[in-house]
Amino acid sequence: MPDDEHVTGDGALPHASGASSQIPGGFRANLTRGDDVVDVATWAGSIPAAGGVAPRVRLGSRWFNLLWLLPIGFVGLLGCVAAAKGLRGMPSVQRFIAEYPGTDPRADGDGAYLGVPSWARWSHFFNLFFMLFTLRSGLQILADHPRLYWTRHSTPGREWFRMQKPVSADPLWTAKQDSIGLPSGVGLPGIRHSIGLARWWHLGVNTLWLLNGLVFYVMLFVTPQWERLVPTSWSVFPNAVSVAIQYLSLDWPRENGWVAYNGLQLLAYFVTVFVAAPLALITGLGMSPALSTRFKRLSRVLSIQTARSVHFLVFTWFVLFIVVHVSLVFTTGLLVNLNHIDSGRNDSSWLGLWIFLGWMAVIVAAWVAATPLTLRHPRVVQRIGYALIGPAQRLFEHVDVSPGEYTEKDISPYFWHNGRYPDSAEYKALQSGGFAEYRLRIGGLVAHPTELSLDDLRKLPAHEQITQHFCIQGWSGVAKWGGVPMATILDLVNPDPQAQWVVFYSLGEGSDGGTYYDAHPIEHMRSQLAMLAYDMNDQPLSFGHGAPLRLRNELELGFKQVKWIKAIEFVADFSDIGSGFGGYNQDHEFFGYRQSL
Ligand SMILES: Nc1nc2c(c(=O)[nH]1)N[C@H]1C(S)=C(S)[C@@H](COP(=O)(O)O)O[C@H]1N2
Ligand SMILES: [Mo]
Repeated sequence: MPDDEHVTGDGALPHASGASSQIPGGFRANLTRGDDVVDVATWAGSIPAAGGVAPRVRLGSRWFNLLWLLPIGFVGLLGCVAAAKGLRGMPSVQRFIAEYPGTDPRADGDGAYLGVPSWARWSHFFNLFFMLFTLRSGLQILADHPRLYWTRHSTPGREWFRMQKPVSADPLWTAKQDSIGLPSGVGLPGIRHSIGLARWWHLGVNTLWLLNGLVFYVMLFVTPQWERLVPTSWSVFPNAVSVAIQYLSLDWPRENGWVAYNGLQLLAYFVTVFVAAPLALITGLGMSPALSTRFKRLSRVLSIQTARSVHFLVFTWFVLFIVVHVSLVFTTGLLVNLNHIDSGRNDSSWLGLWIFLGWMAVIVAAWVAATPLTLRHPRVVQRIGYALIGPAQRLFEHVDVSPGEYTEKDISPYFWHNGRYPDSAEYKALQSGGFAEYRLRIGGLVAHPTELSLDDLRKLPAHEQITQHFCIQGWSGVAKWGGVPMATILDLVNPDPQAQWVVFYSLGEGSDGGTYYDAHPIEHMRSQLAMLAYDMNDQPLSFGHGAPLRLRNELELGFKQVKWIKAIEFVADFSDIGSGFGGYNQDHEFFGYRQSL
């Protein structure tokens, strides 16, 4: 750290005058630029590759390895086939199947009114395409915090699902150390702690998936096609049971998918289109700090962790659906089925198969190219992702945060640590002196640049809030923060009208070296839940959580809550700070500068 960065104890002038232009060079002296290409060897502070363990589910105090489901499921299936064959020999079951053959009575009609129109075929293809990349990047997001919980307290040992070893006993163990990588053909992009890029894929492609879904919903209901997917009679249930028995007994029902689906199909499609898809959206939004803070009543029931867990169960549903759906398409009259959905014809010509193979070639090519392209052109992914999801993120940023507070009894017993701990001589000297020499420097586009000691800060009107922290990696925790509202700081320094962004610089470095920093829109700083915290849960902030001073802005994700703050700078824009993307993770790990979702 250059010498001009040192704060000498005698400079404590709460209202120091002096040109604000002197300060920025000092603030920014140790900033670095991020790479524009991902080098796997040096990625995320040269984080070593690490895989997880096979997925496990906790039953009480025991962990059950889900790989056991493969043999258990296989044996179970054989058992079901034997049982179904037995059932079909029984006269009562035969009568039942005769009464409920499984298919819709409309299937016996001429079917002139249905068929599969071209909009349905196109939206089916786009749905698959977007869905695959959403699932793949979703898995990558899970890998960044490979544990699932039912409460907002992400307490180690209390998770119900993990694909990682038990949490380390190291008290300063970080969530980043806990992340795992995935094979590059499975995850997107696969490498460990690549959540910034995975999120652009996930949220960006998802926006397209939702638009496609919206068109599909509208078309479905302005045409008679909705009758294919919405059961209109309770007989769908006995029909579904009948179909299940027929499938399992390996003596399959007569199908006429051109006109109507069988009961089991109808239920599976209905649940997928009208339950799973909306649930994916709702639980996705349930993980957002901005929305969770605004809709507290809802988030009490559907906490971020419940949302994340259900979101994962929806993922599981989609994966199982795809596997079973594709298997049945292949085994129940491949050519006819493919013609229905690919060529829009009701015959057994080869055309549908050729179209299908063409589409699969597109999907396979995109799948194979996605990781290498992402690692080579991460800035493009960051920009396109932001163009796709940014408008929604900005929209939800302006929500009212007043409901976003919790009570003492909500405080989490365990609060994860994250980030890179400060190790500079400057920090160590301050720390060993009990931070008596610490000075928070505030400058940039303000009328009154100033320096504040911890005593000065503690003398300002104190503020407390009990709020929830949302790490981008997926864990959360509630804590009580004590300190100074940012609004008070703004009143003290009086920002110029051109000041649009408030940049917080840390005494600590980011993962690749160079000062950790982050920029916040100035309008957030007037919000009642934006503060500089020197206390956490009624104790002075610990080393790990950001001593002596950290930011809380409850509209944003965890990585924006700069710890070990050394200085605050008011700027008109951040394009000349670091790489110019608005923060350390934005510059180095391709995060977005506004991530309220
Ligand atoms: N200076 C600095 N601040 C930082 C980080 C960091 O690496 N360096 N990590 C961020 C991230 S990703 C999170 S989730 C929170 C974690 O805060 P905690 O350790 O108190 O839980 O701090 C944020 N602030
Ligand atoms: Mo984080």
